[in-house]
Amino acid sequence: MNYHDLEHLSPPFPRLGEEVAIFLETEAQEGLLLYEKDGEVLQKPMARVPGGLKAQVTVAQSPFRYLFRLPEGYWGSHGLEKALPRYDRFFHLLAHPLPPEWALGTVFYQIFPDRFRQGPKDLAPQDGAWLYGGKPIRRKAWHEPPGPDGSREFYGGDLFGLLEALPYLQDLGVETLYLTPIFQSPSSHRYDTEDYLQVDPHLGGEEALKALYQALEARGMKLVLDGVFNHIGATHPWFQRALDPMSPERAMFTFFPDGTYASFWGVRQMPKLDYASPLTQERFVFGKRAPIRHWMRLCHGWRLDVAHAIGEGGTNRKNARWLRALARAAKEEREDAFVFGELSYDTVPTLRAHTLDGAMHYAGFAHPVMAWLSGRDVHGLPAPLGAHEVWQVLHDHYAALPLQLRHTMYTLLSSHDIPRALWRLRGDKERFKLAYALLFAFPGSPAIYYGDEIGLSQPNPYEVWAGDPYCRAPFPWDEAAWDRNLLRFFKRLVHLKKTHPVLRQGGLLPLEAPEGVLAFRRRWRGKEVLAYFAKEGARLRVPQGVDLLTGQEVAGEVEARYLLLEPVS
Ligand code: ARE
Repeated sequence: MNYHDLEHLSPPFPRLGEEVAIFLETEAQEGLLLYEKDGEVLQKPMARVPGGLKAQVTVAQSPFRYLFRLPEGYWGSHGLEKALPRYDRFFHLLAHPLPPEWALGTVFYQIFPDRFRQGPKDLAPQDGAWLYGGKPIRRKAWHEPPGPDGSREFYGGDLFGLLEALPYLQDLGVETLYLTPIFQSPSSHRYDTEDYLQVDPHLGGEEALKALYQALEARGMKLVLDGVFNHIGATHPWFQRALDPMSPERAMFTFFPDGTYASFWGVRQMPKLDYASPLTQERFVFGKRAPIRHWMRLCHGWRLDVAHAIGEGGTNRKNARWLRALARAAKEEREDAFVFGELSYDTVPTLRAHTLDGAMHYAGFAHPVMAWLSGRDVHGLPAPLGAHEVWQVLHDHYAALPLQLRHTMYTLLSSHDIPRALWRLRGDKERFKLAYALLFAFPGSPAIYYGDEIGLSQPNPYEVWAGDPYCRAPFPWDEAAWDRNLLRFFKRLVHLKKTHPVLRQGGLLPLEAPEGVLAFRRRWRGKEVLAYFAKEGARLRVPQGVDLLTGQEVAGEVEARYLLLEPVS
């Protein structure tokens, strides 16, 4: 067996110009390290040491790409190849700047502030307080289900409410909160920012953010904010001024001859920023008051909204350059800032180009897993998708990632943009538990979307296929509505991720399994966890070990839908 992952680099998070020792776990007696330098592939003999082969090399560039030449062939990121493969099948190593250590495998909890909890005072806007997109906003009661007019519906959750909920979140065990936008905006989702330097007064203003940040710090928890820097709100003064063709702000946006302008998905309320404009650069990247810098004293990191689209000239031209610049800006203000992007499409090329610390992604986990478990077609993936095919997608995505980013991928099943997983599984709780067990067993930073842990679902009938706005129902604080068994299960998963380094930063290896069973191994410092998932349940032959979810000993033949097994060594 050959195995090479993050644990085999010393140091694992090197700096440019630093020497790194590269180890390959293998039975091969000899081998060469092949690596790229100045456009050429150089080679270095590897020394045989206990357990494998080792070589020392200088990290001369980032990404630094390499693979192993063994007697049986070339061993790269996707396994054995007969001929020297292309660079895309080399391992990718990144040098600093890199994700902070706290972000490795951190357990996220995603909150949509208007829908999570209301504080002691009602700060929410009242019915009809203003127009959004030409129609009056609506004030809803907490127990009312969300209607089709999502952006205009306000429930009145705020940051003081969230503050009150911290004991609940700490008890659940989550470590990092990710909040969708909190800055002043006219809609309830707040992705159309009106003022980046004001925390929305309806959420409690800066005072509430400060109190929340301090309370999180005191509990050793982290806070990640949503950075909406691809577009701005049409009511923002900068855009209002830009409507005058003579204004300096005009160049911050892309206007077409017919008077229309580039925007997010053609949504008029969201004009797209042009990063070729020095004014955009100053206001969003380099200037002291750029929001990504300004708020760094009250948060630990950023999720960059629509990161894949950020760029110049109304397009994503020079995308990598501006993502890099945004991440650097945050890290200049705070060395341990964690900056990941919402990358809806190709996560791999963007991350390999050494841009961000990770990605909130769909195609590498949520889409294939949910297509498999729900049996329903998702975003062009063939349905039904079998367990082994899903494993292949998951594995290939993982294997292609730079080694330093494999454990900081924001990995999810539900979010504010897609239908909730429980709803997609038509309320099948066992299958839902399977999905979350798989999420926590898999490498990356798992994210719980608020309410999933107590069984919150969606009000729309299954035939009305939609995430937003139905996946944004208010969190029911009446505990009678909670599924306590489910909550216990989530607590167990969170606890396992936090207490088992093998689940938090171990590598990913295949594991043979019968048809219909998705199985893999996690491995770290010689310790392993074996993970099995069968949508219909399956009879498995397993080695003697402990079922981490129940604490029971198991061995031989077992009947299971999901099993995380720590073998006795
Ligand atoms: C509103 C309405 C919707 C309506 C839409 C279009 O609520 O019902 O369909 O308008 O008129 C924000 C708000 C939304 C709002 C939207 C536009 O939260 O409520 O929708 O603004 O006003 C793709 C993008 C990805 C994007 C998702 C939604 O690549 O960037 O779609 N996500 C971010 C945020 C959103 C936010 C915005 C962008 C805009 O997370 O909340 O919307 O700031 C697959 C697909 C991808 C898709 C991905 C995730 O991978 O291939 O295309 O991502 O799933 O859904």
